[in-house]
Amino acid sequence: MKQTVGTFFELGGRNTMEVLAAAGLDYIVIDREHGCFSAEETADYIRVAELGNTLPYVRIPAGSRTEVLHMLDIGARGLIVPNITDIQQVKDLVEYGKFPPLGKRGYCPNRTTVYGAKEWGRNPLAYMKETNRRVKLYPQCETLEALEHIEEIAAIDGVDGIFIGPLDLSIAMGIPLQTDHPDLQAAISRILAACHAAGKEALIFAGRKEDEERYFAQGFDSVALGLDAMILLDAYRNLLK
Ligand code: 3PY
Ligand code: MG
Repeated sequence: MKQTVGTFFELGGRNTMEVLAAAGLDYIVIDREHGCFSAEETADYIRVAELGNTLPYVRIPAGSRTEVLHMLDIGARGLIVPNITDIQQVKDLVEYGKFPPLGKRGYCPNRTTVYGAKEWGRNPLAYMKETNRRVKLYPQCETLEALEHIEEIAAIDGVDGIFIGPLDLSIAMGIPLQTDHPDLQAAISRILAACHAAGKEALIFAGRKEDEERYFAQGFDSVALGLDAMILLDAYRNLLK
């Protein structure tokens, strides 16, 4: 499978999304955990990302049924769910986010099928099957509790992969933001192995290009590289040097 590269969208704004989507990224994570975007704004960002042929993922603030359904109904192609602290949260995520046989997602052909206008949106069984395939569910591993149960979490049917949050994980481990620390690296290797043993994708955030290269060399399926705001800041600072 192709290794993919994404980034985090924090700045907001349709123009910003249009520019990012033109950059050739595989996906853009609209960050509703840390970014203050309404559902309506998020729907517009999703539309703009799609126009630029970039997959719109959404990091949701918490995995409530309402949030999962709303974000999927407006067309998010993947959900990243932060701060997982127990296995039941992940089982609930699958229940809310996937149709049978994997879960119990509420049925409503929505804007992903242009409200049923697309052929595959008209046949309910085809719609549910295709939607389960298209929509990815990625719980984050960034707490000690998630790390402790990572093999079990990665093996849950309907979980498409695990997204590692190395920053929060390092804080939880008492080695804040020391992304090169051997204990953090050992935890990252364990999560990667758990994902691949379960046949799932392993995704991770990298704040530096050299981390991205190291993670790809280790066998990660995907790296979300940087935050838009910090990349913009660095670019201007470099110009002014
Ligand atoms: C973390 O590193 O904690 C993240 O959530 C990255 O996005
Ligand atoms: Mg985090």
